[in-house]
Amino acid sequence: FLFPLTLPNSYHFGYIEIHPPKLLCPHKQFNLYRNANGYFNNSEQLATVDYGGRYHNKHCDSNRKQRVAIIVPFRNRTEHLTIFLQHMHSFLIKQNQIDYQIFIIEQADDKPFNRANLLNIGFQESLGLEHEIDCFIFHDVDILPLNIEQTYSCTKLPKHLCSYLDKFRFVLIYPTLFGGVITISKEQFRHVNGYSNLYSGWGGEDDDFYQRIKHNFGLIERYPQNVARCTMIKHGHEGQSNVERQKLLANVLDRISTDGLSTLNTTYVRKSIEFYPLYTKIQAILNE
Ligand code: BGN
Repeated sequence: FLFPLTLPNSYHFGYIEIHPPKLLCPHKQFNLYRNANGYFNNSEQLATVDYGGRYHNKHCDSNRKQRVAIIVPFRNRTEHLTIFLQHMHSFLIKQNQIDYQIFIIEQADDKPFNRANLLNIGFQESLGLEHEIDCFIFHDVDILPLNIEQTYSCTKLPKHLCSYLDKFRFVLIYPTLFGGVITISKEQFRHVNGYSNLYSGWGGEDDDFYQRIKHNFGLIERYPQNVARCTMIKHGHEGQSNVERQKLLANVLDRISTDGLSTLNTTYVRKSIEFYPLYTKIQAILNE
């Protein structure tokens, strides 16, 4: 009996570890130059991004390429946004696997930050602009990928990216962690009714979403530790934490069908949509 040469995907508590998918197009050959702080920034490549922050590589027109929306919840982090846009465009253009557009969803009010509500809004508003989007990457503005082998695209199941952060010494802090950066298909996101809209303030909304995914699909995916490496831009406090989060997390499954995309229109009004060279900005005012 010979041990198989290629090991199958490995199972862990709460997730399955997968290898990055086979490349659809080769990585581009240019250098990922670094700015003074070490973040990627190739200005020549940034000039090839279309207005509104869309990038579509005409030279490798694989018809299996996914149309992807990168959805970034945002408020008052302009210095992070500049770094994020330069780093992400440089990285994604080099990686060369998807046709994507970056959408910044700004909470244009002074109420506690509601990350999950903003992600739902980004889903709905980006689809309103670009019907062909089939894959969503929900992305914090302060997290940046370090390894070009960490492929940004949707795979079979919803997937956690950036599981291994420098801030946590590249250790997975708990096996069901599903915050920071995730990928999910349009159909899967609709199937779980999106995120809960009820988590205002910091924490818990990603754990709620994990439960929705676990309940409907059984597992999430991750890439291996040497692949899913990311850095977090250093900053101060996270803002007001949500004191209700434990209570909300106690009855996640009861709320799946009554709290999410199905009730989204009652939670916000759209204030504006603006197109900038490296991104599309959508401002929303939340009702609560
Ligand atoms: C967890 C938070 C997550 C957050 C991670 C990483 C909660 C729920 C407590 C019952 N969960 O503790 O939202 O993404 O830390 O910072 O606070």
